[in-house]
Amino acid sequence: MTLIDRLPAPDDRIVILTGAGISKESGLDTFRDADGIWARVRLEDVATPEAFAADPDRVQAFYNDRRRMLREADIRPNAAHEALARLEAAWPGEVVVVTQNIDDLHERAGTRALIHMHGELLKARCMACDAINVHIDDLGARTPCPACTATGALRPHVVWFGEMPLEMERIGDLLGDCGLFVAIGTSGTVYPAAGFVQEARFHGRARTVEINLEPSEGHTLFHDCHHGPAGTLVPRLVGDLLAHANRSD
Ligand code: BV8
Repeated sequence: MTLIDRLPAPDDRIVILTGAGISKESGLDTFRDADGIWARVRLEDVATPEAFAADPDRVQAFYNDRRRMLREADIRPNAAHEALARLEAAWPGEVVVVTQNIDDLHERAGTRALIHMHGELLKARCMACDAINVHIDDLGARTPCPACTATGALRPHVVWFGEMPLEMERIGDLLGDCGLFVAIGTSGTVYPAAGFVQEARFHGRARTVEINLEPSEGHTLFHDCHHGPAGTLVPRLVGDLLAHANRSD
Protein backbone atom coordinates (compact mmCIF):
# COMPACT_ATOMS: atom_id res chain seq x y z
CA MET A 1 0.00 0.00 0.00
CA THR A 2 1.53 3.33 -1.05
CA LEU A 3 1.35 6.41 1.17
CA ILE A 4 -0.35 8.39 -1.60
CA ASP A 5 -3.75 7.50 -3.09
CA ARG A 6 -3.03 9.29 -6.37
CA LEU A 7 0.60 9.46 -7.53
CA PRO A 8 1.76 12.50 -9.57
CA ALA A 9 2.92 12.19 -13.18
CA PRO A 10 6.69 11.57 -13.13
CA ASP A 11 7.39 14.83 -14.95
CA ASP A 12 5.33 16.81 -12.47
CA ARG A 13 6.72 19.18 -9.84
CA ILE A 14 6.81 18.08 -6.20
CA VAL A 15 6.90 20.72 -3.44
CA ILE A 16 7.88 19.62 0.05
CA LEU A 17 7.44 21.78 3.18
CA THR A 18 9.50 20.76 6.19
CA GLY A 19 9.40 21.85 9.81
CA ALA A 20 11.33 21.18 12.99
CA GLY A 21 9.99 17.61 13.22
CA ILE A 22 12.18 16.44 10.33
CA SER A 23 15.28 17.40 12.32
CA LYS A 24 14.14 15.88 15.61
CA GLU A 25 15.70 12.46 14.89
CA SER A 26 18.94 14.28 14.14
CA GLY A 27 18.96 15.51 17.74
CA LEU A 28 17.60 19.07 17.26
CA ASP A 29 14.66 20.21 19.38
CA THR A 30 11.29 21.10 17.93
CA PHE A 31 9.40 24.16 19.16
CA ARG A 32 6.01 22.99 20.39
CA ASP A 33 6.63 19.47 21.64
CA ALA A 34 6.56 19.04 25.42
CA ASP A 35 10.38 19.16 25.45
CA GLY A 36 10.50 21.85 22.75
CA ILE A 37 12.19 25.23 22.62
CA TRP A 38 9.05 27.23 23.44
CA ALA A 39 8.67 25.15 26.62
CA ARG A 40 11.96 26.67 27.84
CA VAL A 41 11.82 30.22 26.56
CA ARG A 42 9.05 32.58 25.39
CA LEU A 43 9.14 33.30 21.68
CA GLU A 44 8.23 36.89 22.49
CA ASP A 45 11.53 37.19 24.39
CA VAL A 46 13.87 35.79 21.73
CA ALA A 47 12.22 35.57 18.28
CA THR A 48 10.76 39.01 17.53
CA PRO A 49 12.32 42.31 16.38
CA GLU A 50 11.02 43.91 19.55
CA ALA A 51 12.89 41.36 21.68
CA PHE A 52 16.10 42.07 19.75
CA ALA A 53 15.68 45.82 20.17
CA ALA A 54 15.01 45.42 23.90
CA ASP A 55 17.78 42.95 24.73
CA PRO A 56 20.05 42.11 21.78
CA ASP A 57 22.52 40.19 23.95
CA ARG A 58 19.76 37.81 25.13
CA VAL A 59 18.59 37.17 21.57
CA GLN A 60 22.14 36.72 20.28
CA ALA A 61 22.82 34.24 23.12
CA PHE A 62 19.68 32.26 22.21
CA TYR A 63 20.88 31.86 18.62
CA ASN A 64 24.54 31.40 19.61
CA ASP A 65 23.49 28.39 21.72
CA ARG A 66 21.51 26.88 18.82
CA ARG A 67 24.34 27.61 16.35
CA ARG A 68 26.88 25.88 18.61
CA MET A 69 24.57 22.88 19.01
CA LEU A 70 23.99 22.59 15.25
CA ARG A 71 27.77 22.43 14.72
CA GLU A 72 28.26 19.54 17.17
CA ALA A 73 29.74 16.41 15.58
CA ASP A 74 26.75 14.15 16.37
CA ILE A 75 24.20 16.46 14.75
CA ARG A 76 23.83 15.29 11.17
CA PRO A 77 21.15 14.67 8.54
CA ASN A 78 18.85 11.69 9.22
CA ALA A 79 17.14 9.19 6.88
CA ALA A 80 14.35 11.65 6.09
CA HIS A 81 16.73 14.39 4.88
CA GLU A 82 18.67 11.82 2.88
CA ALA A 83 15.53 10.40 1.27
CA LEU A 84 14.48 13.86 0.08
CA ALA A 85 17.90 14.38 -1.51
CA ARG A 86 17.53 11.01 -3.28
CA LEU A 87 14.09 12.05 -4.54
CA GLU A 88 15.47 15.30 -5.99
CA ALA A 89 18.29 13.41 -7.73
CA ALA A 90 16.11 10.65 -9.22
CA TRP A 91 12.63 12.14 -9.79
CA PRO A 92 12.23 13.16 -13.49
CA GLY A 93 10.29 16.32 -12.60
CA GLU A 94 11.35 19.21 -10.37
CA VAL A 95 11.55 18.68 -6.60
CA VAL A 96 11.73 21.77 -4.37
CA VAL A 97 12.10 21.71 -0.58
CA VAL A 98 10.70 24.75 1.26
CA THR A 99 11.94 24.54 4.83
CA GLN A 100 10.83 26.49 7.89
CA ASN A 101 13.98 25.23 9.57
CA ILE A 102 17.07 27.37 10.00
CA ASP A 103 19.43 24.38 10.32
CA ASP A 104 21.59 23.20 7.39
CA LEU A 105 20.67 19.51 7.48
CA HIS A 106 18.91 19.51 4.09
CA GLU A 107 22.00 20.99 2.41
CA ARG A 108 24.28 18.52 4.18
CA ALA A 109 22.07 15.64 2.97
CA GLY A 110 22.49 16.86 -0.62
CA THR A 111 19.28 18.77 -1.34
CA ARG A 112 19.99 21.56 -3.85
CA ALA A 113 16.61 23.12 -4.76
CA LEU A 114 15.99 24.49 -1.26
CA ILE A 115 14.27 27.61 0.06
CA HIS A 116 14.90 28.63 3.69
CA MET A 117 11.74 30.70 4.17
CA HIS A 118 12.62 31.52 7.81
CA GLY A 119 16.30 32.19 7.15
CA GLU A 120 19.47 30.35 8.13
CA LEU A 121 21.15 29.96 11.52
CA LEU A 122 24.65 29.82 9.95
CA LYS A 123 24.30 33.23 8.28
CA ALA A 124 24.36 36.78 9.65
CA ARG A 125 22.73 39.87 8.18
CA CYS A 126 24.12 43.40 8.55
CA MET A 127 21.54 46.00 9.53
CA ALA A 128 23.87 48.73 8.28
CA CYS A 129 24.58 47.48 4.74
CA ASP A 130 22.14 44.52 4.32
CA ALA A 131 25.00 42.15 3.44
CA ILE A 132 24.26 38.49 4.25
CA ASN A 133 27.29 36.32 5.00
CA VAL A 134 27.98 32.85 6.32
CA HIS A 135 28.69 33.13 10.05
CA ILE A 136 29.29 29.94 12.04
CA ASP A 137 30.67 31.35 15.31
CA ASP A 138 29.02 33.34 18.08
CA LEU A 139 27.52 36.68 17.08
CA GLY A 140 27.70 39.70 19.39
CA ALA A 141 27.72 43.47 19.63
CA ARG A 142 31.42 43.61 18.81
CA THR A 143 31.34 41.32 15.76
CA PRO A 144 32.27 43.45 12.72
CA CYS A 145 30.37 43.14 9.46
CA PRO A 146 32.73 41.47 6.92
CA ALA A 147 31.34 43.76 4.19
CA CYS A 148 31.15 47.24 5.73
CA THR A 149 33.14 46.59 8.98
CA ALA A 150 30.39 48.22 11.09
CA THR A 151 30.20 46.72 14.60
CA GLY A 152 26.98 46.17 16.52
CA ALA A 153 25.04 45.86 13.25
CA LEU A 154 24.95 42.08 12.75
CA ARG A 155 21.85 40.00 13.52
CA PRO A 156 21.08 36.35 12.81
CA HIS A 157 19.78 35.95 9.24
CA VAL A 158 16.54 34.56 10.67
CA VAL A 159 12.91 35.63 10.11
CA TRP A 160 11.32 36.58 13.42
CA PHE A 161 7.61 36.73 14.24
CA GLY A 162 6.11 39.81 12.63
CA GLU A 163 8.71 39.75 9.83
CA MET A 164 7.98 38.70 6.25
CA PRO A 165 9.26 35.21 5.38
CA LEU A 166 11.69 34.97 2.47
CA GLU A 167 10.92 34.18 -1.21
CA MET A 168 7.16 34.19 -0.71
CA GLU A 169 6.42 35.10 -4.35
CA ARG A 170 8.50 32.20 -5.66
CA ILE A 171 6.90 29.85 -3.14
CA GLY A 172 3.44 30.96 -4.26
CA ASP A 173 4.31 30.20 -7.89
CA LEU A 174 5.58 26.73 -6.95
CA LEU A 175 2.49 25.91 -4.87
CA GLY A 176 0.16 27.03 -7.66
CA ASP A 177 1.72 24.61 -10.14
CA CYS A 178 2.71 21.33 -8.52
CA GLY A 179 1.28 17.83 -8.71
CA LEU A 180 2.23 16.86 -5.16
CA PHE A 181 2.59 18.87 -1.93
CA VAL A 182 4.01 17.09 1.10
CA ALA A 183 4.28 18.66 4.58
CA ILE A 184 6.76 16.89 6.85
CA GLY A 185 7.36 17.48 10.58
CA THR A 186 5.39 20.68 11.07
CA SER A 187 2.63 21.42 13.58
CA GLY A 188 0.80 23.66 11.11
CA THR A 189 0.76 26.46 13.69
CA VAL A 190 2.80 29.23 12.06
CA TYR A 191 1.59 31.24 9.09
CA PRO A 192 2.04 31.74 6.22
CA ALA A 193 3.63 28.23 6.02
CA ALA A 194 0.58 26.63 7.66
CA GLY A 195 -1.57 27.93 4.79
CA PHE A 196 0.54 26.40 1.99
CA VAL A 197 -1.57 23.22 1.85
CA GLN A 198 -4.65 25.29 1.01
CA GLU A 199 -2.75 27.21 -1.68
CA ALA A 200 -1.45 23.98 -3.24
CA ARG A 201 -4.81 22.19 -3.09
CA PHE A 202 -7.45 24.84 -3.67
CA HIS A 203 -5.56 27.42 -5.79
CA GLY A 204 -3.41 24.75 -7.41
CA ARG A 205 -3.99 21.16 -8.45
CA ALA A 206 -1.80 19.30 -5.96
CA ARG A 207 -2.41 16.03 -4.19
CA THR A 208 -1.57 16.89 -0.58
CA VAL A 209 0.08 14.62 1.97
CA GLU A 210 0.93 15.18 5.65
CA ILE A 211 3.72 13.22 7.31
CA ASN A 212 3.99 14.09 11.00
CA LEU A 213 4.42 12.35 14.32
CA GLU A 214 0.87 13.31 15.22
CA PRO A 215 -2.03 15.08 13.45
CA SER A 216 -1.07 18.72 12.84
CA GLU A 217 -3.42 21.65 13.38
CA GLY A 218 -4.21 21.55 9.64
CA HIS A 219 -4.37 17.78 9.12
CA THR A 220 -7.99 17.82 7.90
CA LEU A 221 -6.87 19.93 4.92
CA PHE A 222 -4.69 17.14 3.47
CA HIS A 223 -5.85 14.36 1.12
CA ASP A 224 -3.61 11.80 2.84
CA CYS A 225 -2.16 11.87 6.40
CA HIS A 226 0.44 9.49 7.81
CA HIS A 227 1.51 9.78 11.44
CA GLY A 228 4.80 8.43 12.63
CA PRO A 229 8.50 9.34 12.65
CA ALA A 230 9.77 11.14 9.53
CA GLY A 231 12.89 8.95 9.55
CA THR A 232 10.66 5.94 8.85
CA LEU A 233 7.83 7.37 6.72
CA VAL A 234 9.76 9.71 4.38
CA PRO A 235 12.03 6.97 2.98
CA ARG A 236 8.86 4.90 2.35
CA LEU A 237 7.18 7.78 0.57
CA VAL A 238 10.27 8.40 -1.58
CA GLY A 239 10.48 4.68 -2.36
CA ASP A 240 6.86 4.71 -3.56
CA LEU A 241 7.44 7.76 -5.76
CA LEU A 242 10.64 6.47 -7.37
CA ALA A 243 9.13 3.00 -7.98
CA HIS A 244 6.22 4.76 -9.70
CA ALA A 245 8.59 6.87 -11.81
CA ASN A 246 10.55 3.75 -12.84
CA ARG A 247 7.34 1.90 -13.79
CA SER A 248 6.39 4.85 -15.97
CA ASP A 249 9.71 4.75 -17.88
C1 BV8 B 1 4.29 37.14 9.22
C2 BV8 B 1 12.61 31.36 12.78
C3 BV8 B 1 3.45 39.13 8.31
C4 BV8 B 1 13.15 31.72 14.08
C5 BV8 B 1 10.17 31.20 12.96
C6 BV8 B 1 1.01 38.88 15.49
C7 BV8 B 1 1.97 39.71 14.94
C8 BV8 B 1 2.64 39.39 13.77
C9 BV8 B 1 2.39 38.19 13.16
C10 BV8 B 1 1.46 37.36 13.74
C11 BV8 B 1 0.75 37.69 14.88
N1 BV8 B 1 -0.10 36.65 15.19
C12 BV8 B 1 0.05 35.69 14.27
C13 BV8 B 1 0.99 36.11 13.39
C14 BV8 B 1 1.50 35.40 12.31
C15 BV8 B 1 2.73 34.66 12.83
C16 BV8 B 1 2.23 33.33 13.34
O1 BV8 B 1 1.86 32.49 12.56
N2 BV8 B 1 2.22 33.17 14.68
C17 BV8 B 1 1.75 31.92 15.25
C18 BV8 B 1 2.49 31.68 16.57
C19 BV8 B 1 0.24 32.01 15.44
N3 BV8 B 1 3.63 34.52 11.71
C20 BV8 B 1 4.59 35.41 11.52
O2 BV8 B 1 4.85 36.32 12.28
C21 BV8 B 1 5.35 35.25 10.22
N4 BV8 B 1 5.40 36.50 9.54
O3 BV8 B 1 3.17 36.76 9.40
O4 BV8 B 1 4.57 38.33 8.64
C22 BV8 B 1 3.96 40.30 7.58
C23 BV8 B 1 3.20 40.77 6.53
C24 BV8 B 1 3.64 41.86 5.84
C25 BV8 B 1 4.82 42.47 6.21
C26 BV8 B 1 5.57 41.98 7.27
C27 BV8 B 1 5.13 40.89 7.96
C28 BV8 B 1 6.78 34.84 10.47
C29 BV8 B 1 6.83 33.48 11.07
C30 BV8 B 1 8.27 33.02 11.16
C31 BV8 B 1 8.77 33.13 12.59
N5 BV8 B 1 10.05 32.46 12.70
N6 BV8 B 1 11.36 30.62 12.97
C32 BV8 B 1 13.71 30.51 14.80
O5 BV8 B 1 13.73 29.38 14.27
O6 BV8 B 1 14.16 30.76 15.92
S1 BV8 B 1 8.81 30.25 13.18
C33 BV8 B 1 8.99 28.89 14.20
O7 BV8 B 1 7.83 28.09 14.06
C34 BV8 B 1 10.04 27.93 13.84
O8 BV8 B 1 11.14 28.41 13.27
C35 BV8 B 1 9.40 26.96 12.89
O9 BV8 B 1 9.96 27.14 11.65
C36 BV8 B 1 8.01 27.42 12.86
C37 BV8 B 1 7.00 26.34 12.71
O10 BV8 B 1 7.21 25.38 13.71
P1 BV8 B 1 7.34 23.85 13.26
O11 BV8 B 1 8.48 23.74 12.32
O12 BV8 B 1 6.03 23.38 12.76
O13 BV8 B 1 7.75 23.18 14.61
P2 BV8 B 1 6.77 22.72 15.78
O14 BV8 B 1 7.62 22.43 16.96
O15 BV8 B 1 5.64 23.68 15.92
O16 BV8 B 1 6.14 21.35 15.22
C38 BV8 B 1 6.99 20.25 15.00
C39 BV8 B 1 6.10 19.09 14.60
O17 BV8 B 1 6.94 17.96 14.34
C40 BV8 B 1 5.13 18.66 15.69
O18 BV8 B 1 3.82 18.58 15.14
C41 BV8 B 1 5.61 17.26 16.10
O19 BV8 B 1 4.54 16.38 16.37
C42 BV8 B 1 6.34 16.81 14.87
N7 BV8 B 1 7.42 15.84 15.13
C43 BV8 B 1 8.21 15.74 16.23
N8 BV8 B 1 9.09 14.72 16.04
C44 BV8 B 1 8.86 14.21 14.81
C45 BV8 B 1 7.79 14.92 14.22
N9 BV8 B 1 7.32 14.64 13.00
C46 BV8 B 1 7.91 13.63 12.32
N10 BV8 B 1 8.93 12.89 12.83
C47 BV8 B 1 9.42 13.16 14.05
N11 BV8 B 1 10.44 12.41 14.52
